[in-house]
Amino acid sequence: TVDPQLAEEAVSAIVQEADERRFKGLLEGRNVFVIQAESLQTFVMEHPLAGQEITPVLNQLVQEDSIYFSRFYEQAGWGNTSDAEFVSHNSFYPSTKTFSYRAYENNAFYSLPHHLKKQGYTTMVFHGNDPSFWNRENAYKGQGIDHFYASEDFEMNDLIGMGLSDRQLFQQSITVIKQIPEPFYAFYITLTSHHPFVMPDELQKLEMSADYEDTVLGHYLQSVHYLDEEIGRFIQRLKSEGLYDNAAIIIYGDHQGLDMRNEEANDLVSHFIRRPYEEDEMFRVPLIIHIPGSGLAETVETAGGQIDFFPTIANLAGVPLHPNRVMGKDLLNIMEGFVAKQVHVAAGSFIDNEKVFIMSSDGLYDNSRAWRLGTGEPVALEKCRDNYERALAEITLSEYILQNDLIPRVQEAGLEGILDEIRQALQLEE
Ligand code: GP9
Repeated sequence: TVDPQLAEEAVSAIVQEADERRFKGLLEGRNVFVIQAESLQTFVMEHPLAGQEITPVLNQLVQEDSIYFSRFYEQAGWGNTSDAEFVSHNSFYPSTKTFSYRAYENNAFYSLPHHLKKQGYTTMVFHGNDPSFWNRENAYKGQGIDHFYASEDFEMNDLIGMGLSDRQLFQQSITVIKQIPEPFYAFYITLTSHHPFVMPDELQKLEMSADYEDTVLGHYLQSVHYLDEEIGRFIQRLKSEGLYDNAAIIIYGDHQGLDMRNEEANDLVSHFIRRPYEEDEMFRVPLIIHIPGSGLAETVETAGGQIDFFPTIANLAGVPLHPNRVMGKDLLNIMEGFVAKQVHVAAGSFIDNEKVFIMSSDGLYDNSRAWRLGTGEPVALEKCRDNYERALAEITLSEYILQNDLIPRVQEAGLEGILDEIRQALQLEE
């Protein structure tokens, strides 16, 4: 149930409009390539393995013509990769019950692909797996995706793990892209770095240290290293095809690869990063927006999550969203970040610019944990109460909107309009 008072406070925290929009229109008219990278976590960019960079391509990319979000967090739900897509494209929370492409298959949406289509873009998704996985082939119709290229459309000539290798995914997409009218939005869902991460021997290019040989972390690092190399190869190909200068290349991690609740994974990652592996590190994924020729080398430290992707990209595309039409915020134009999580941790958990709060799974607030970002110093639980309530209110309101198929109403009346309707409904019940 939605508590209108708490929801009103949550909505007013979401709706903070900046006077002037920084970076507005920076990628306007460009072809947009989004790479949603399987299991890519941020810590791999920050920690070398015996002197070898795990992600040299990404590390180089953030230095040049890019905006890098170093405190960006995944908000996927039960639908893992597909919910990462769902949250990023729609700026609403994933279903708390099942995967969102099933729960809301027949809803009406206003998504980032819809938004770009209004500006003349053609939209497409590339994924080297069965199109029915996570019900994508049905759900994409409502998501504003014009073309979905999946296993049936590729030559499945190089299989690793669950599907087509990342190398082939990128390579084969180029033939398609060259026939699509510009501007286009091309969304890639990579697959090779999927759990259990075991790569063919010849593609294990990192020299593995004895500490991680044949462990889940060792395999993970090898597969992420491969992904990084293939992203580099893809960018080179865009250059040689003349598709680079007028592109924007956006890369983000879909969700955790290594579960901190698994004792072996936790021990290994804690050893690798030289501090305890906790929830905030598990949920932290990189977001890189690379705009060739922009001259940018910005690092944004505002805490943000996948729910902020759509409003952030909409501003960069030159047509900002009204802040009361979605649950997320334009991360380039707010100071106070806020990330609510409701799956893999109890609802009410959140990360803001200063701290992490993890609600206790027994439902007792006093058993929760909170610590400062960066130092790990404990934070008094009473300092978390407001944002805990905000997290619950946001998730409940989002779920109410989606369960009642109200996104078209939100587009007309804003989130405040929905709150008025909830209040009226409650009065009628009384
Ligand atoms: C399969 C891919 C799997 O199509 O989305 O990823 P998962 O959701 O299992 O991480």
